[in-house]
Amino acid sequence: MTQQVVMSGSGLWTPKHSITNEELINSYNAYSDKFNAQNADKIAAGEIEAKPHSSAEFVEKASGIKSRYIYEKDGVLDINRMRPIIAERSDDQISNQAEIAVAAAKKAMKAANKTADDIDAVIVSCAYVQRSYPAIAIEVQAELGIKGFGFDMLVACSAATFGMHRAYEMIKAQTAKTVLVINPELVSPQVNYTDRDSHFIFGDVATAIILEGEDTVTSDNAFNVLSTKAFTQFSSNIRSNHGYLNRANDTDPYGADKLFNQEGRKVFKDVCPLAAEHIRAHLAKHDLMPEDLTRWWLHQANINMNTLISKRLLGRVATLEEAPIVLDRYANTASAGSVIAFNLYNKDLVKGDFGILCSFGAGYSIGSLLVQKR
Ligand code: CO8
Repeated sequence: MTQQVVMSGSGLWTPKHSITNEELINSYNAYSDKFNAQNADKIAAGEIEAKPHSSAEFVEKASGIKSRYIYEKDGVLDINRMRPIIAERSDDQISNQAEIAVAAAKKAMKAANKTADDIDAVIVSCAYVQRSYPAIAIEVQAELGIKGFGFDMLVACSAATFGMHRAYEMIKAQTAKTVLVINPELVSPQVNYTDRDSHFIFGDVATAIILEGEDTVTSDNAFNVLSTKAFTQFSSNIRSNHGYLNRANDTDPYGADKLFNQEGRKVFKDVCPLAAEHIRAHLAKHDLMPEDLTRWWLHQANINMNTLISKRLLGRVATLEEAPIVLDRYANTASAGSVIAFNLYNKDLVKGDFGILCSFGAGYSIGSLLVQKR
């Protein structure tokens, strides 16, 4: 018989720097004034469009975001640069992403009472990896002294939940006993800080989760994973064309389409009903109703999306206690949002309480894990 899979600990690494909406918008507006002045002739001739001002009121109302953490603040607010300054590291230094992954992993290992000897697989799953090979997961594995194997996964906003799905299946299939899933979301280098529609959306963070079979669990704050559910449907409404072919394409590797870009309205309209139906179907597999959930650790892209999804399912907006919001101070952290919410808001659940982690975003991709407090 396959054994019960358990989430036995989580870890959160938060950068020390942050940027408020006011700081970000003052910088963007100064940049747009400079851009418009420099391009006045082309704008007057209708060759290019003027860049309108951004506004802190719009950002908070449209998204719920008030501030975001950032790996390196230097450079982002400089209107002559508009991107972070991150010095290149040599091959014998730890890479940036592995470093923040290790920081989150150590916290998850402590929470789950695990040492490196207890872990036999490492999955680094996130929206971007800073290089193609060697895998960041293998570097993390070496840093932590873990035997076994590691690999990287990319599923944009659903990378964390899909990574946990793989861990769940590996434990069920007995190809691994204890798996460390890490989401080092170092996304700020891919944000177009000169684009009014998206400059405010993202923040950096790293999260980690330990999953193991129930035989080895010693943590007194753990959750049985009852099942996982994944869904994907192709869409270019959230897209980055950055990739290794850019060099052969002779295209600008820093062009706007190589950075994060989206049709935000369309995403909102498409994804909310898909995510609500996904959660309803996942719960139905266990004869559960939305009302049976004590906690919803939802993806953290936009507060209005979370409000709409819970309203569709409950017939009312979930309270902040039921569906906690972290995007107000973390912004959208790609796949890590639901794991941050889980990390910060799970200890008060009592034995038997049900909760759901659910991510939704680029792909489109939706992933969920239904859990029950042990
Ligand atoms: N300041 C002031 N006004 C603005 C601004 C601004 N910054 N931006 C837009 N406006 C204006 C527009 O010009 C428009 O004006 P008008 O009505 O006169 O044309 C008006 O405000 C409304 O604009 P939008 O329709 O664009 O605005 P919305 O109200 O729809 O809100 C949002 C925009 C907040 C982007 C919203 O659509 C949203 O959140 N949608 C969901 C998006 C989402 O969840 N995306 C997921 C992306 S993350 C993901 O999948 C992971 C990818 C991998 C990570 C990448 C990391 C870099």
